[in-house]
Amino acid sequence: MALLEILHYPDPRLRKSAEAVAKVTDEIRRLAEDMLETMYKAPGIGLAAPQVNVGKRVVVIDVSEEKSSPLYLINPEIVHREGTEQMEEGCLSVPGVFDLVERSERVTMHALNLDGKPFELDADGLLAVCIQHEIDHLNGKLFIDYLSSLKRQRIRKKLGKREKPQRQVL
Ligand code: GNR
Ligand code: NI
Repeated sequence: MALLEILHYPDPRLRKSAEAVAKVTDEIRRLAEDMLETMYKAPGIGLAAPQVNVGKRVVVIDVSEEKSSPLYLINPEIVHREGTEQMEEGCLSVPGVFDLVERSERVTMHALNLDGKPFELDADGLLAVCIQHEIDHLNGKLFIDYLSSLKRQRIRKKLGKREKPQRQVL
């Protein structure tokens, strides 16, 4: 097990679309376990591989209070949505920023587990929000993309305009 480094907005690597996992190998299982450890340590309730600079469609989630119910999602896809709801969101890649985002209230999701077996999950509440937030990461999207451009501008100023490496002084 190992802790991984979490990338921060506006790192351009967070904007790339991740590739589907062709086969769930030991390497993928190791990645998922390292991601889970990194997520618990942060602490957070979800983590997507692009946040740790791995361009693969791997997500870990645990919305339980006791950190006792890890979910491993390989190639997750939402196959059904119902309703809309607003919830205050944050992101480990956008530290210190919290704001309301409107998303689907209930979702049905398809994914592979760590054995490479397909499964389906119905989710609502925080779990439904988290699934949508993490799948967005796999597509290079961040929750602040749903905010007004004025708010995004302020966040960008606060977190630094480091699209390109910052110029060294002296
Ligand atoms: O830890 C997290 N909390 C959270 C709260 C509300 C909505 C979404 C999230 S996900 C976030 C961890 C994270 O950044 N996952 O990508
Ligand atoms: Ni996030």
